[in-house]
Amino acid sequence: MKIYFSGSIRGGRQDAALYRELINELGKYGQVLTEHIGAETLDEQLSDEQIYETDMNWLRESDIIIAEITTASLGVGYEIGEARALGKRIVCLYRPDVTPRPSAMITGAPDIELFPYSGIEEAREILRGIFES
Ligand code: 6IA
Repeated sequence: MKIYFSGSIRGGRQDAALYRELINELGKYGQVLTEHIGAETLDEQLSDEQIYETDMNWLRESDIIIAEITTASLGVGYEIGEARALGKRIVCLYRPDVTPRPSAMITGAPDIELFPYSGIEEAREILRGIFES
């Protein structure tokens, strides 16, 4: 199982520690192609073109995309749209206490599985349900 985890980078890194925990959890169910999303410090060595190319290849390769959408990010929204076009399974997690109403383009889209949660423990339960059912 190849998992594409999507989370904000230039949209804001306030949830980076949580991304790390989610990525860690996802590692129990498959290979997370995008482990760097949880990195503490980001090494901006790659050009934007290289980032785009690499990420799009990973997205094509992936079986499922798990996006944490609490922090609004153009890149995350773009990846979700591309994943839909590619017919991938898409799961979006968000914390309503921080972002009660994520973009309608996500919450209103057919085929996107949306899971509000309050913290890592609840996220673990949700992921268990997704991967073990
Ligand atoms: O608009 P944003 O930057 O918030 O978009 C975040 C999303 O775009 C993530 O889900 C990533 O998959 C992708 N993305 C954006 N920037 C990078 C990136 N930068 N590297 C890989 N994917 C990216 C370089 C830093 C890296 C070494 C961690």
